[in-house]
Amino acid sequence: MANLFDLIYAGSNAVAGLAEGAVNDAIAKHGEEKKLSFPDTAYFSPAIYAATGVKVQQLADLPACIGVLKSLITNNAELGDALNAGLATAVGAEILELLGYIDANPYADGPGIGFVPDSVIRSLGVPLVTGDIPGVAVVLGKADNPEDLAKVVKDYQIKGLLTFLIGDVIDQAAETGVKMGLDYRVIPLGHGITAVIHVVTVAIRAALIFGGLQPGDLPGLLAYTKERVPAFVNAFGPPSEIVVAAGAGAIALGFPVIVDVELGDLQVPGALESVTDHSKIVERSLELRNIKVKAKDINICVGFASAFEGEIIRKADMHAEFYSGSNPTCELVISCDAAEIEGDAIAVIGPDIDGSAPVELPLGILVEVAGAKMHTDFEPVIERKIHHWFNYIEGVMHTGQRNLFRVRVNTDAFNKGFRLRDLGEVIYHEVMDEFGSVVDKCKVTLITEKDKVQQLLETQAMPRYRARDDRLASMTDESVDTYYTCILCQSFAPAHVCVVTPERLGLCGAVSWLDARATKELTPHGPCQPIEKIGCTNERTGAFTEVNKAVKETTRGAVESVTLYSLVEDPMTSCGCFECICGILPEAKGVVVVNREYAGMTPSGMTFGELASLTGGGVQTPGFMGHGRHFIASKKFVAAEGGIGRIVWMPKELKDDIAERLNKTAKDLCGIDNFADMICDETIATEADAVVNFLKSKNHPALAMAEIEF
Ligand code: SF4
Ligand code: NI
Ligand code: CU1
Repeated sequence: MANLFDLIYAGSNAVAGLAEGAVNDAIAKHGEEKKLSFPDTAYFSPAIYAATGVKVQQLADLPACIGVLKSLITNNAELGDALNAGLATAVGAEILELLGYIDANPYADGPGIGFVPDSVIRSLGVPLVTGDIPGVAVVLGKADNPEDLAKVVKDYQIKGLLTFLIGDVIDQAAETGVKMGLDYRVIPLGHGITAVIHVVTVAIRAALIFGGLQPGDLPGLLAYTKERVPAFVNAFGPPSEIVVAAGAGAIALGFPVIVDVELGDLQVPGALESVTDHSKIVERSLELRNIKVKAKDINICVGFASAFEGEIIRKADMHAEFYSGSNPTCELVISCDAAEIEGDAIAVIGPDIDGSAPVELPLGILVEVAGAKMHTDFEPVIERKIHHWFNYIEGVMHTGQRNLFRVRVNTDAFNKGFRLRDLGEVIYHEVMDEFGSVVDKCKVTLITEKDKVQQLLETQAMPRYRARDDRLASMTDESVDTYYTCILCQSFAPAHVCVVTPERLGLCGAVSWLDARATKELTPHGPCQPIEKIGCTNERTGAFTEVNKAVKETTRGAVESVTLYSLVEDPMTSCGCFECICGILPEAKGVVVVNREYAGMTPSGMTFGELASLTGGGVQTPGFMGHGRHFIASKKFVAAEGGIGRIVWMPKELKDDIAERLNKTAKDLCGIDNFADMICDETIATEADAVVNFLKSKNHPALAMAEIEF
């Protein structure tokens, strides 16, 4: 074993020396007061911050970190000591990368993206907990055969894993035609081995964002990454000492390392293994982290995986388009009696897309489902999935919904033999697979004959859509007798639970009350459990004994009580993947609401990321609250503090998106016309004073309210 230790210490000492030298040089060049930061993060130098609590903000902060780092390298031939040297290597890499960001973004010219912003990590929360992204692969080095590397990466892609590339593998993947980018779940980080820290800090920030980790709690951090971040490392080519030392860091975090060269007795079973047969790397990697991939064995001629969801198909690459702007279109799921469903399970009526020239056609998609446990309320839940299923198909894009959508099929897919029937195949397979516990029988009909689509649209689709909208609009928290918990995010945020009501959807935006109810039907012992709506103790804040009981139980005592409608009195907790966050702006006696996509400054003096870092991990932070986009225009939004009349500032994109509903609610609740126009945005002002002046000019209702007390 001495050999492995020698390698680790040689690598970690080398990185320590490089980092120390670079810090000294930087101080000599820029002076100690030079400011330092990674872009778009509220967590400073995340590895150092999480492990020690130190907030690195200027060069002067670094020499002490170098001291700590060196003290971690004992050169003792003990496994625990060697793992510490691995952690020291990670810290050294972080310092070297951080210094690279002085004055400019070293990754501006690509292809590596370098530091991963907080907002990206937050957006990964839901797909990670749902198993949509079943794991994280870190692929580094240089493969002796680029084709083998491409096979491994594409296999991860098909399986939905998120893959990070470091080193020459980036160019090798590009050469072999691997589709890269966040949308494809293959992310090139950088060519230098120190860029590996950028995936390490993704795991580390997950602990801070979702896990409620206190900075400085190193044992807590290591337990979190080991137990909750399903990551592993594949190293191609003979590893250098520095790669071995970095590998020790990965192992310390609980991420096994697989190398493709003979390691002989250097191997540490379960942690450091050699797999020289490239075709076995994926299987062994998944096994080591116990990653289960949902089998997608659909009988179509192109790939089908969540990794293709972000694929965009341009006009030039298009073989067929079904677009409501040019032709009648609709997608409709209806429940009926099993006896009413006749004929083949998949039917195509009208011309197919089999001509050699690109075509534009109408498209009516009718999905009939039957089952004893089927309920009309599940129709829209299934129908909305069509969007995702179509996007999972390699070479197919779907945007929009209902009667307003655009579906494109690219030439690649067409050349491989993809035809209309395959769209039906996908819907049929997925309905039976995902909704099999409520759907016993299913038939998918694809119609491309204009008259018949028009008829379907007018006689069946539009009336159904309208009826559903009416039902949704009439569905209030008062009109039901059951709310639901959602604990899906507990795999990352163990102390968090969402309470989902008709008017307040889960903070990720992905779980409405109907979704929660369907989830309960589909998986009776799953993440959504009913809460009987009894025991109201405060109508204003929305406090219920039964809600508190459920919250206390599901968080195992971590949270005792939450309210449904208050921002300051026992507000609902946040896991970290909220679509929006709201916070009090005392100067305006109102609240600021900001969405994850908005990267600029807010009047509270903080960005979304900085505001978001104040809440998360299932902790209650009175005055700050994560929530879904859709909740904002609801009559229940911060109702305990006065309702939507408190909203004084929002990013313009968010405001425009919800303006119609917001205006309607404001009219109904407070008799105000065009309320959205009274709300300030970044195109008007981002300084609190200027915001207040704007509000005065609009006679905004918040100014006349009492201050929000907490
Ligand atoms: Fe996570 Fe809440 Fe969304 Fe459920 S509803 S997935 S717990 S954020
Ligand atoms: Ni979507
Ligand atoms: Cu979440």
